[in-house]
Amino acid sequence: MKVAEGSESNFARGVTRRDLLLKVGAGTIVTALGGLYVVSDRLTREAKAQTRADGRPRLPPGQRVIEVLKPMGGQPGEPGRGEFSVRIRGDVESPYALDFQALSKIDPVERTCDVHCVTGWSVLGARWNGVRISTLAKRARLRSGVRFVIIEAAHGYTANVPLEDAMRDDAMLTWDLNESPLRRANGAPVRALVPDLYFWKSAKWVTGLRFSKTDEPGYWEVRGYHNRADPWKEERYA
Ligand SMILES: Nc1nc2c(c(=O)[nH]1)N[C@H]1C(S)=C(S)[C@@H](COP(=O)(O)O)O[C@H]1N2
Ligand SMILES: [Mo]
Repeated sequence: MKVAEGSESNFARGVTRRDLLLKVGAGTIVTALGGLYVVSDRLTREAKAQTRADGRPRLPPGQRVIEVLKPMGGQPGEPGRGEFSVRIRGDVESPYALDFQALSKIDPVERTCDVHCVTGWSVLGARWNGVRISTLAKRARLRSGVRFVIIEAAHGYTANVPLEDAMRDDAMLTWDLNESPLRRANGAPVRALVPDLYFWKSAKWVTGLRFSKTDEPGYWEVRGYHNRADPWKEERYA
């Protein structure tokens, strides 16, 4: 049995390395912010042998595979689809707001992708339904010189994403995960998904997208995390 620490590991609640030496079958126990998670050694080994279509390894360095998203906390917003509204604004010609109905009808897509949390876990091959950020941007008509999108969420959480990362085909606002509505802990009714950056960029409980000519480091970026957050470059900390 191997025991590993996540980079946000938290032993404050009396969890000690010794306590983790328990039987959990074929997995590895990892401690991280919010508790424990069990790594699948088999899925991790398989992913390490795979290459993505873009030539990068399937699993970024320092990551281990778990089977389902681990809720990582945060301050939830209003969970009902009926109450939802998202504002698309900033350096754009045509700002607008959408309720859930309108958002879900624009040009819904399904994407299968992997996500990578900075604490060291990855979830592979989840199916996400949503609308691409590029679709929303096109409709807002970005002013020339826009280089970032600031993803805005409940209670002031924000994440800054370079425009080119946000315009990728699998960067979206999403509401269904593996054919079920998102759970509240995972960002219901709508969260952002920018799968090829560390998962903190994928803001849960989204309230807005603000396109900007200037950068604006977000919640984690001003707390010592990396401004860009590329998992393949291990851009974990500033
Ligand atoms: N609004 C909001 N979004 C957030 C966070 C948060 O605290 N608030 N945490 C981020 C972090 S650090 C991670 S790792 C992922 C975790 O998503 P999950 O809880 O669905 O696994 O959400 C990100 N989105
Ligand atoms: Mo995180």
